[in-house]
Amino acid sequence: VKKWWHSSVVYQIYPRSFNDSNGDGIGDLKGIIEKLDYLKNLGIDVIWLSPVFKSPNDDNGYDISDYEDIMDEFGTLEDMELLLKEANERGIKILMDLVANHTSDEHKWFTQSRKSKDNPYRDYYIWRDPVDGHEPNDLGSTFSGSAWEWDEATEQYYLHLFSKKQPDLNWENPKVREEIWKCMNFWIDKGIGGFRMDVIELLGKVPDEKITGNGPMLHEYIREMNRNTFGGKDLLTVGECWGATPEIAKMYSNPDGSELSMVFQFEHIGLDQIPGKEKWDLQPLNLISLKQVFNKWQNCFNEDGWNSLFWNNHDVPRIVSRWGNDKEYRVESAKMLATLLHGLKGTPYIYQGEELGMTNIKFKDINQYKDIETLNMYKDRLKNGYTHEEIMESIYAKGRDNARTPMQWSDEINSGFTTGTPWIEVNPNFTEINAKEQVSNPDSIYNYYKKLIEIRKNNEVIVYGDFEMLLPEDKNIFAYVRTLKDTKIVVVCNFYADEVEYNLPKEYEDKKEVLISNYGLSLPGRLRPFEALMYKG
Ligand code: GLO
Repeated sequence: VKKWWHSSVVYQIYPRSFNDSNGDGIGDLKGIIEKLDYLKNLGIDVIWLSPVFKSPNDDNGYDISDYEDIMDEFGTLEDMELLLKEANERGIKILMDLVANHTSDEHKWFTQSRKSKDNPYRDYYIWRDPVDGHEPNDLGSTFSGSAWEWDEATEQYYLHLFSKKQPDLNWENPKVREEIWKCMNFWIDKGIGGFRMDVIELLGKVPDEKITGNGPMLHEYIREMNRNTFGGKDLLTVGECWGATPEIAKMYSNPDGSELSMVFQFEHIGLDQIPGKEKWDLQPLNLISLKQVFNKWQNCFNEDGWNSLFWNNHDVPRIVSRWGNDKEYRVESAKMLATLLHGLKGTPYIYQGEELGMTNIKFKDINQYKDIETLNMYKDRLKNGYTHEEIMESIYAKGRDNARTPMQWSDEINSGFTTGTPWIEVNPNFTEINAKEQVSNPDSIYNYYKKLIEIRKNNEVIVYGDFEMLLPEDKNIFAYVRTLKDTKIVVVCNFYADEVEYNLPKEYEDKKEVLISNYGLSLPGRLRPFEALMYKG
């Protein structure tokens, strides 16, 4: 069964870094409204808004203190209603970012909960007695250190899988689940297009058995959520699932509509880290492994599941710096990576600035970084004997602030992001890389993305066609064919800066119509640095 979100393209906004309308150095909702025409022109259908709810910003809004109100820095509830109206008028839907695994420690549920053991909100969170005078077990926080925090007032530990200002909600408590349904319905009634669900796979955790992801009750809770909120309402719901396998993904995205629309899984994103170690422990990407992972996810669904396509989000480094080349071949490699992804089956997500080929940042001083994950890791590793230089190398490669420097709108002061002092420094390459230049330049990365989106809209084969990997053993080239009835679309990408020769099977050699390419005329049997081609075969 066809769904509207099968052929949609989603654009993720990290509001803090998108556009500041009032000069306080922090992006805001009015700033987003000012840029809706820019997004409309790009051709996207949906905006995923990273959290805009009330928050003390320990984790930039992923620590929510009120789910039914807007963060002061971002504006008011009226601004949010206006944004929804203005977006809807342009045919753009808005996904809210539902962070339901944890709240802020400043949420009223937690301030109550920590007061006393018999407080009615006590069981909204996960409290445990000490074991032999220390933490109940050795569960760790994603943001370094133990996941258990001692609370003097009632002499118990509470669980926080993220920062200690992000206590985990107790999903076993039916009252917690009802509160969350209520918040979700509040936003559904305001006319949103759906939800992106933060770390959804943690909801079924069993902390005493050290089970965090994919716990036994997870899918039961999601189905209950579905029945009580968005079920039957034709909204887009996408779950952030770091540890999904195709089997698990089929449950989440079952087309019977009992759970979510699609998964957002990260198997490809983990390929440049040493298996079993942390994300900071780097290894070079092996293209063959990347091809195998894509091949698996492109072929695992037979109308029984749906996947997202992405290179970037607010948690991962900029793709052109990561697997492209952000120097001599920045433009070519950004376009190649875009071609590779946008020819695949699934719903593509573009992260703000990706459409400009924005790059990673290298701050010299650790104090220029703002992300709690990076700052905690820095202290932790320094204590554990790593050198400053080693740690900075990991941060340059993987730090989340790579994706969080302000959007580069123009070559004016602060890249046109703010008239004040930006909350995090602007990447100095904004004079060269910015939206103003690219919107008017027909050869820009921006206009290339625009064309890729058009191609998806005009060719059903890209949305629904079968996928077949070509040249699976080739170490330099990523090539595939999509087929729907008599239509075939071939995509051929040189993943590296060296020119390569190649031979496709005879049947795909004939280029009937080149739909897009990042060089001029193609050469027979040869690909230039980062060359990408998409053609009807
Ligand atoms: C990724 C989230 C991340 C948040 C975390 C806590 O895992 O998108 O940005 O920090 O989930 O809410």
